[in-house]
Amino acid sequence: MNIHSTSEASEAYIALGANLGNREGTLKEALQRLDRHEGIEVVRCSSIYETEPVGYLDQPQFLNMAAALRTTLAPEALLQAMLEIENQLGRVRDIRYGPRTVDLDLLWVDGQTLDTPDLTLPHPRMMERAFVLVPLSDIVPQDDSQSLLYGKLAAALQDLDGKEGMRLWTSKEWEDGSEHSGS
Ligand code: PH2
Ligand code: MG
Ligand code: MG
Repeated sequence: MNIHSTSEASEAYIALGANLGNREGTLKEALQRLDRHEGIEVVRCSSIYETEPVGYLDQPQFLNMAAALRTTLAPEALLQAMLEIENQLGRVRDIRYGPRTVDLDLLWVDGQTLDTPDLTLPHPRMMERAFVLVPLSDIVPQDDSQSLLYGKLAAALQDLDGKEGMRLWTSKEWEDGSEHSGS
């Protein structure tokens, strides 16, 4: 972690998913590896949810969650760090939307918009996916009514399909007492 100064850091939100191997262990390992990166601090984690596969249906159920980060990295560098951790944890890119040991998706960085071949912000499909929005709503502060993300999230959650394909797996408290417990 070792963030130099919070004032120069941005706030980023990521989605995590896993449906092969030790799913919960892999999600936690990914978070620890992110937090160990010198430009990244994991500041809040959602509950973990077990979710029906979306898009490509013939694959195991996923565990999904979301996390809030503070980072001194530019969005492209943050994405690169995320892809490296996917690779370290054995991600093999095979079927699009298919099974994966871990998937780390960058959703949102301080409300920035970006459209390059490698990265689009906000994530173009985030507002359509219950397995992203439900965990995200655990960790986006509700008291900040000025928050652009909170406004978009609340609107998208209203008429969202797919919530019935999700169930709580481990509540947020799983994370208490671990090394990335929030400050
Ligand atoms: N990710 C996908 C495709 N389908 N379905 C669920 N339930 N959870 C995911 O994380 C997921 C998916 C592509 O990234
Ligand atoms: Mg994904
Ligand atoms: Mg991905």
